Amino acid sequence: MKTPLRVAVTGAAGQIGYSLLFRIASGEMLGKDQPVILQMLELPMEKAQAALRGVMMELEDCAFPLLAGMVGTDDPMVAFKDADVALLVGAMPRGPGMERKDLLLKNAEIFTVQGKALNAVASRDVKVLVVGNPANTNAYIAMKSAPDLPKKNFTAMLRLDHNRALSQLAAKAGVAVADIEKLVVWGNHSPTMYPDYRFATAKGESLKAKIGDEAWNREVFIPTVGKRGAAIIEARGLSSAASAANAAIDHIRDWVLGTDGKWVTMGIPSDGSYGIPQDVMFGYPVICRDGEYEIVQGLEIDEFSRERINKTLAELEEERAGVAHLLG
Ligand code: NAX
Repeated sequence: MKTPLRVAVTGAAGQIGYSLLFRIASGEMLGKDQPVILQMLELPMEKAQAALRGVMMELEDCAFPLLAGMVGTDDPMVAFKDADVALLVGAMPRGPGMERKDLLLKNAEIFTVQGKALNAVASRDVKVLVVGNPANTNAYIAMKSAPDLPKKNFTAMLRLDHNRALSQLAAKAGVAVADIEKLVVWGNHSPTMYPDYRFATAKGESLKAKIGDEAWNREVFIPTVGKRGAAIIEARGLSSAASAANAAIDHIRDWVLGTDGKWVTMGIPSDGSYGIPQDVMFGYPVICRDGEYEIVQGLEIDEFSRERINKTLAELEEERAGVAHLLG
Protein backbone atom coordinates (compact mmCIF):
# COMPACT_ATOMS: atom_id res chain seq x y z
CA MET A 1 0.00 0.00 0.00
CA LYS A 2 1.31 3.45 -0.93
CA THR A 3 1.77 6.16 1.73
CA PRO A 4 -1.37 8.32 1.86
CA LEU A 5 -1.23 11.73 0.19
CA ARG A 6 -2.69 14.70 2.03
CA VAL A 7 -5.26 16.62 0.00
CA ALA A 8 -6.45 19.97 1.38
CA VAL A 9 -9.78 21.29 0.09
CA THR A 10 -11.08 24.75 1.02
CA GLY A 11 -14.75 25.65 0.79
CA ALA A 12 -15.33 21.97 1.49
CA ALA A 13 -18.99 22.39 2.45
CA GLY A 14 -19.87 24.33 -0.70
CA GLN A 15 -21.46 23.09 -3.92
CA ILE A 16 -18.21 22.25 -5.70
CA GLY A 17 -16.86 20.63 -2.53
CA TYR A 18 -19.86 18.34 -2.44
CA SER A 19 -19.13 17.12 -5.97
CA LEU A 20 -15.39 16.96 -5.44
CA LEU A 21 -14.61 15.28 -2.14
CA PHE A 22 -16.33 11.97 -2.84
CA ARG A 23 -14.53 11.55 -6.13
CA ILE A 24 -11.15 12.33 -4.57
CA ALA A 25 -11.85 9.79 -1.81
CA SER A 26 -12.83 7.15 -4.38
CA GLY A 27 -9.45 7.45 -6.13
CA GLU A 28 -10.53 9.27 -9.27
CA MET A 29 -8.00 12.06 -8.84
CA LEU A 30 -4.78 10.45 -7.66
CA GLY A 31 -5.30 6.84 -8.70
CA LYS A 32 -7.18 3.77 -7.56
CA ASP A 33 -4.13 2.56 -5.61
CA GLN A 34 -3.41 5.87 -3.84
CA PRO A 35 -4.81 6.38 -0.31
CA VAL A 36 -5.67 9.96 0.62
CA ILE A 37 -6.18 12.00 3.77
CA LEU A 38 -8.71 14.79 3.27
CA GLN A 39 -7.98 18.05 5.12
CA MET A 40 -11.04 20.24 4.77
CA LEU A 41 -11.27 23.95 5.49
CA GLU A 42 -14.45 25.94 6.02
CA LEU A 43 -15.33 29.33 7.46
CA PRO A 44 -15.58 29.43 11.28
CA MET A 45 -19.31 30.28 11.28
CA GLU A 46 -21.40 27.56 12.91
CA LYS A 47 -23.52 27.09 9.80
CA ALA A 48 -20.45 26.37 7.65
CA GLN A 49 -18.86 24.12 10.28
CA ALA A 50 -22.11 22.17 10.76
CA ALA A 51 -22.41 21.68 7.00
CA LEU A 52 -18.81 20.45 6.95
CA ARG A 53 -19.55 17.97 9.74
CA GLY A 54 -22.44 16.68 7.65
CA VAL A 55 -20.22 16.19 4.61
CA MET A 56 -17.67 14.35 6.77
CA MET A 57 -20.42 12.06 8.09
CA GLU A 58 -21.38 11.23 4.52
CA LEU A 59 -17.77 10.59 3.58
CA GLU A 60 -17.58 8.19 6.52
CA ASP A 61 -20.76 6.49 5.36
CA CYS A 62 -19.21 5.74 1.97
CA ALA A 63 -16.54 3.61 3.71
CA PHE A 64 -14.09 4.44 0.92
CA PRO A 65 -11.20 1.96 1.09
CA LEU A 66 -8.76 4.69 -0.03
CA LEU A 67 -9.82 7.29 2.55
CA ALA A 68 -7.08 6.96 5.15
CA GLY A 69 -8.12 9.92 7.30
CA MET A 70 -10.06 13.19 7.52
CA VAL A 71 -9.59 16.54 9.19
CA GLY A 72 -12.24 19.28 9.30
CA THR A 73 -11.11 22.71 10.46
CA ASP A 74 -11.51 26.49 10.22
CA ASP A 75 -7.74 27.05 10.47
CA PRO A 76 -5.68 27.18 7.26
CA MET A 77 -2.56 26.19 9.23
CA VAL A 78 -4.25 22.92 10.13
CA ALA A 79 -5.83 22.32 6.70
CA PHE A 80 -2.58 22.88 4.80
CA LYS A 81 -0.27 21.02 7.20
CA ASP A 82 2.00 18.81 5.06
CA ALA A 83 -0.49 19.03 2.18
CA ASP A 84 0.67 17.36 -1.04
CA VAL A 85 -2.24 18.79 -3.03
CA ALA A 86 -4.30 21.89 -2.16
CA LEU A 87 -7.54 22.70 -3.93
CA LEU A 88 -8.50 26.26 -3.09
CA VAL A 89 -12.20 26.30 -3.89
CA GLY A 90 -13.67 28.56 -1.19
CA ALA A 91 -13.85 32.23 -2.08
CA MET A 92 -15.94 35.29 -1.37
CA PRO A 93 -18.87 35.31 -3.80
CA ARG A 94 -19.98 38.48 -5.53
CA GLY A 95 -22.86 39.91 -3.49
CA PRO A 96 -25.62 42.20 -4.74
CA GLY A 97 -24.29 45.63 -5.66
CA MET A 98 -20.69 44.53 -5.12
CA GLU A 99 -18.18 46.02 -7.55
CA ARG A 100 -15.68 43.77 -9.28
CA LYS A 101 -12.94 45.77 -7.57
CA ASP A 102 -14.36 45.04 -4.10
CA LEU A 103 -14.66 41.37 -4.96
CA LEU A 104 -11.01 41.35 -6.00
CA LEU A 105 -9.90 42.98 -2.75
CA LYS A 106 -12.01 40.74 -0.50
CA ASN A 107 -10.56 37.69 -2.20
CA ALA A 108 -7.06 39.13 -2.09
CA GLU A 109 -7.33 39.05 1.73
CA ILE A 110 -8.39 35.39 1.73
CA PHE A 111 -5.71 34.25 -0.71
CA THR A 112 -2.96 36.21 1.06
CA VAL A 113 -3.76 34.40 4.31
CA GLN A 114 -3.98 31.04 2.56
CA GLY A 115 -0.77 31.62 0.57
CA LYS A 116 1.08 32.43 3.80
CA ALA A 117 -0.29 29.33 5.49
CA LEU A 118 0.77 27.14 2.55
CA ASN A 119 4.19 28.77 2.70
CA ALA A 120 4.48 27.94 6.40
CA VAL A 121 3.19 24.38 6.63
CA ALA A 122 2.52 22.64 3.29
CA SER A 123 4.82 20.10 1.66
CA ARG A 124 7.53 21.89 -0.34
CA ASP A 125 6.22 20.00 -3.39
CA VAL A 126 2.56 20.92 -2.81
CA LYS A 127 0.54 21.20 -6.00
CA VAL A 128 -1.92 24.08 -5.62
CA LEU A 129 -4.98 24.56 -7.80
CA VAL A 130 -7.09 27.68 -7.34
CA VAL A 131 -10.73 27.27 -8.37
CA GLY A 132 -12.32 30.14 -6.39
CA ASN A 133 -12.88 33.23 -8.50
CA PRO A 134 -11.28 35.38 -9.75
CA ALA A 135 -9.20 32.21 -10.07
CA ASN A 136 -6.13 33.47 -11.96
CA THR A 137 -5.59 36.51 -9.77
CA ASN A 138 -6.33 34.58 -6.58
CA ALA A 139 -3.68 32.04 -7.62
CA TYR A 140 -1.25 34.88 -8.35
CA ILE A 141 -1.86 36.35 -4.88
CA ALA A 142 -1.39 32.98 -3.17
CA MET A 143 1.85 32.45 -5.11
CA LYS A 144 3.19 35.90 -4.18
CA SER A 145 2.27 35.26 -0.53
CA ALA A 146 4.30 32.04 -0.48
CA PRO A 147 7.87 33.12 -1.33
CA ASP A 148 9.45 29.93 0.04
CA LEU A 149 7.51 27.66 -2.31
CA PRO A 150 8.40 27.28 -6.00
CA LYS A 151 6.18 29.51 -8.14
CA LYS A 152 5.46 26.63 -10.48
CA ASN A 153 3.50 24.92 -7.65
CA PHE A 154 0.67 27.46 -8.07
CA THR A 155 -1.92 27.04 -10.79
CA ALA A 156 -5.40 28.32 -11.69
CA MET A 157 -8.28 26.36 -13.17
CA LEU A 158 -8.87 26.84 -16.89
CA ARG A 159 -9.75 23.19 -17.34
CA LEU A 160 -13.50 23.71 -17.17
CA ASP A 161 -13.17 26.17 -20.06
CA HIS A 162 -10.99 23.65 -21.90
CA ASN A 163 -13.54 20.87 -21.38
CA ARG A 164 -16.41 23.13 -22.42
CA ALA A 165 -14.52 23.99 -25.60
CA LEU A 166 -13.84 20.29 -26.29
CA SER A 167 -17.55 19.43 -26.17
CA GLN A 168 -18.60 22.36 -28.37
CA LEU A 169 -15.96 21.43 -30.90
CA ALA A 170 -16.82 17.73 -30.91
CA ALA A 171 -20.50 18.51 -31.54
CA LYS A 172 -19.76 20.94 -34.38
CA ALA A 173 -17.20 18.70 -36.11
CA GLY A 174 -19.14 15.47 -35.51
CA VAL A 175 -16.18 13.77 -33.83
CA ALA A 176 -15.71 12.09 -30.45
CA VAL A 177 -14.44 14.26 -27.59
CA ALA A 178 -11.86 11.58 -26.82
CA ASP A 179 -10.33 11.90 -30.30
CA ILE A 180 -9.66 15.64 -30.04
CA GLU A 181 -6.11 16.78 -29.37
CA LYS A 182 -4.20 20.06 -29.38
CA LEU A 183 -6.85 22.41 -28.09
CA VAL A 184 -6.01 25.33 -25.81
CA VAL A 185 -7.78 28.11 -23.93
CA TRP A 186 -5.45 31.08 -23.50
CA GLY A 187 -5.60 33.61 -20.70
CA ASN A 188 -7.99 34.42 -17.89
CA HIS A 189 -10.87 32.29 -16.54
CA SER A 190 -13.37 34.97 -17.52
CA PRO A 191 -15.36 35.82 -20.64
CA THR A 192 -12.17 37.30 -22.17
CA MET A 193 -10.53 33.85 -22.40
CA TYR A 194 -9.50 32.74 -25.89
CA PRO A 195 -10.46 29.17 -26.80
CA ASP A 196 -8.24 28.33 -29.78
CA TYR A 197 -8.72 25.29 -32.01
CA ARG A 198 -6.41 26.33 -34.84
CA PHE A 199 -4.09 23.41 -34.02
CA ALA A 200 -6.76 20.92 -32.96
CA THR A 201 -7.02 17.54 -34.63
CA ALA A 202 -9.26 14.47 -34.38
CA LYS A 203 -7.53 11.25 -35.41
CA GLY A 204 -4.89 13.42 -37.06
CA GLU A 205 -7.35 15.44 -39.15
CA SER A 206 -7.34 19.25 -38.73
CA LEU A 207 -10.58 20.44 -37.13
CA LYS A 208 -10.12 23.95 -38.49
CA ALA A 209 -10.12 22.51 -42.01
CA LYS A 210 -12.96 20.11 -41.24
CA ILE A 211 -15.19 22.84 -39.77
CA GLY A 212 -14.03 25.43 -42.33
CA ASP A 213 -16.32 28.11 -40.93
CA GLU A 214 -14.48 31.14 -39.58
CA ALA A 215 -17.74 32.90 -38.71
CA TRP A 216 -18.67 30.00 -36.40
CA ASN A 217 -15.40 30.45 -34.56
CA ARG A 218 -15.93 34.16 -33.94
CA GLU A 219 -19.69 34.32 -33.61
CA VAL A 220 -20.59 31.04 -31.93
CA PHE A 221 -17.65 29.07 -30.54
CA ILE A 222 -15.68 31.76 -28.70
CA PRO A 223 -18.75 33.48 -27.15
CA THR A 224 -20.43 30.17 -26.24
CA VAL A 225 -17.39 28.92 -24.34
CA GLY A 226 -16.77 32.35 -22.78
CA LYS A 227 -20.34 32.75 -21.56
CA ARG A 228 -21.03 29.13 -20.63
CA GLY A 229 -20.77 29.81 -16.89
CA ALA A 230 -23.45 32.50 -17.15
CA ALA A 231 -25.67 30.19 -19.27
CA ILE A 232 -25.51 27.53 -16.54
CA ILE A 233 -26.45 30.04 -13.83
CA GLU A 234 -29.35 31.21 -16.00
CA ALA A 235 -30.59 27.64 -16.50
CA ARG A 236 -29.89 26.12 -13.08
CA GLY A 237 -30.17 29.12 -10.80
CA LEU A 238 -26.81 28.06 -9.40
CA SER A 239 -23.29 28.17 -10.80
CA SER A 240 -21.53 25.14 -12.33
CA ALA A 241 -20.57 22.70 -9.63
CA ALA A 242 -20.28 19.09 -10.83
CA SER A 243 -18.54 20.14 -14.04
CA ALA A 244 -16.21 22.42 -12.07
CA ALA A 245 -15.35 19.60 -9.66
CA ASN A 246 -14.78 17.30 -12.62
CA ALA A 247 -12.40 19.82 -14.18
CA ALA A 248 -10.47 20.17 -10.91
CA ILE A 249 -10.04 16.41 -10.82
CA ASP A 250 -8.88 16.36 -14.46
CA HIS A 251 -6.39 19.17 -13.76
CA ILE A 252 -4.72 17.53 -10.75
CA ARG A 253 -4.87 13.97 -12.16
CA ASP A 254 -3.11 15.07 -15.33
CA TRP A 255 -0.53 17.14 -13.45
CA VAL A 256 0.31 14.26 -11.10
CA LEU A 257 -0.08 11.28 -13.42
CA GLY A 258 0.83 12.87 -16.80
CA THR A 259 -0.94 13.46 -20.10
CA ASP A 260 0.90 10.94 -22.24
CA GLY A 261 2.13 13.65 -24.61
CA LYS A 262 -1.32 15.24 -25.01
CA TRP A 263 -2.05 18.95 -24.52
CA VAL A 264 -4.25 20.25 -21.74
CA THR A 265 -4.88 23.82 -20.56
CA MET A 266 -3.58 24.98 -17.19
CA GLY A 267 -3.43 28.45 -15.70
CA ILE A 268 0.23 28.75 -14.71
CA PRO A 269 2.67 31.54 -13.84
CA SER A 270 4.14 32.78 -17.11
CA ASP A 271 7.82 32.26 -17.79
CA GLY A 272 7.60 34.89 -20.54
CA SER A 273 6.44 32.43 -23.23
CA TYR A 274 4.32 33.92 -26.04
CA GLY A 275 5.11 37.45 -24.83
CA ILE A 276 3.13 37.14 -21.58
CA PRO A 277 4.95 39.00 -18.79
CA GLN A 278 6.68 36.87 -16.17
CA ASP A 279 4.46 35.56 -13.34
CA VAL A 280 1.08 36.51 -14.87
CA MET A 281 -1.18 33.54 -14.13
CA PHE A 282 -2.18 32.65 -17.69
CA GLY A 283 -3.97 29.79 -19.45
CA TYR A 284 -1.39 27.97 -21.60
CA PRO A 285 -1.25 24.72 -23.54
CA VAL A 286 0.86 22.30 -21.48
CA ILE A 287 2.00 18.70 -21.53
CA CYS A 288 2.45 16.98 -18.14
CA ARG A 289 4.90 14.24 -17.28
CA ASP A 290 6.55 13.01 -14.07
CA GLY A 291 4.54 15.47 -11.96
CA GLU A 292 5.66 18.54 -13.93
CA TYR A 293 4.04 20.61 -16.65
CA GLU A 294 5.75 22.09 -19.67
CA ILE A 295 4.39 24.81 -21.97
CA VAL A 296 3.89 23.75 -25.61
CA GLN A 297 6.28 26.04 -27.49
CA GLY A 298 6.58 27.29 -31.03
CA LEU A 299 2.91 27.81 -31.89
CA GLU A 300 2.21 30.47 -34.45
CA ILE A 301 0.23 33.38 -33.06
CA ASP A 302 -1.62 35.08 -35.94
CA GLU A 303 -3.04 38.59 -35.84
CA PHE A 304 -6.51 37.57 -34.62
CA SER A 305 -5.02 35.38 -31.88
CA ARG A 306 -2.62 38.10 -30.77
CA GLU A 307 -5.54 40.49 -30.47
CA ARG A 308 -7.51 38.02 -28.35
CA ILE A 309 -4.49 37.14 -26.19
CA ASN A 310 -3.75 40.83 -25.63
CA LYS A 311 -7.33 41.43 -24.53
CA THR A 312 -7.36 38.70 -21.89
CA LEU A 313 -3.84 39.70 -20.80
CA ALA A 314 -4.95 43.33 -20.35
CA GLU A 315 -7.71 42.17 -18.02
CA LEU A 316 -5.27 40.10 -15.96
CA GLU A 317 -2.82 43.01 -15.78
CA GLU A 318 -5.63 45.24 -14.57
CA GLU A 319 -6.57 42.73 -11.87
CA ARG A 320 -2.92 42.43 -10.88
CA ALA A 321 -2.56 46.22 -10.62
CA GLY A 322 -5.70 46.32 -8.44
CA VAL A 323 -4.09 44.14 -5.77
CA ALA A 324 -0.42 45.18 -6.17
CA HIS A 325 -0.49 47.43 -3.08
CA LEU A 326 -1.41 44.43 -0.91
CA LEU A 327 1.54 42.32 -2.01
CA GLY A 328 4.37 44.64 -1.01
P1 NAX B 1 -20.34 27.86 -2.67
O1 NAX B 1 -20.71 29.23 -2.23
O2 NAX B 1 -21.36 26.81 -2.81
O3 NAX B 1 -19.21 27.30 -1.70
C1 NAX B 1 -18.11 28.03 -1.31
C2 NAX B 1 -17.74 27.56 0.09
O4 NAX B 1 -16.53 28.20 0.44
C3 NAX B 1 -18.78 27.96 1.14
O5 NAX B 1 -19.15 26.80 1.87
C4 NAX B 1 -18.05 28.98 2.00
O6 NAX B 1 -18.42 28.88 3.37
C5 NAX B 1 -16.60 28.58 1.79
N1 NAX B 1 -15.62 29.64 1.98
C6 NAX B 1 -15.70 30.95 1.63
N2 NAX B 1 -14.60 31.59 2.01
C7 NAX B 1 -13.79 30.69 2.59
C8 NAX B 1 -12.51 30.77 3.18
N3 NAX B 1 -11.87 31.93 3.28
N4 NAX B 1 -11.97 29.64 3.68
C9 NAX B 1 -12.64 28.48 3.61
N5 NAX B 1 -13.86 28.34 3.08
C10 NAX B 1 -14.43 29.44 2.58
O7 NAX B 1 -19.54 28.08 -4.04
P2 NAX B 1 -19.14 26.99 -5.14
O8 NAX B 1 -20.23 26.87 -6.12
O9 NAX B 1 -18.63 25.77 -4.48
O10 NAX B 1 -17.96 27.77 -5.90
C11 NAX B 1 -16.72 28.02 -5.26
C12 NAX B 1 -15.87 28.97 -6.09
O11 NAX B 1 -15.58 28.40 -7.37
C13 NAX B 1 -16.55 30.32 -6.40
O12 NAX B 1 -15.60 31.34 -6.20
C14 NAX B 1 -16.90 30.20 -7.85
O13 NAX B 1 -16.98 31.46 -8.49
C15 NAX B 1 -15.74 29.39 -8.37
N6 NAX B 1 -15.88 28.73 -9.67
C16 NAX B 1 -14.77 28.64 -10.45
C17 NAX B 1 -14.77 27.99 -11.67
C18 NAX B 1 -13.52 27.89 -12.50
O14 NAX B 1 -13.62 27.35 -13.61
N7 NAX B 1 -12.37 28.38 -12.07
C19 NAX B 1 -16.02 27.40 -12.20
C20 NAX B 1 -17.05 27.14 -11.16
C21 NAX B 1 -17.16 28.18 -10.09
O15 NAX B 1 -17.93 29.24 -10.59
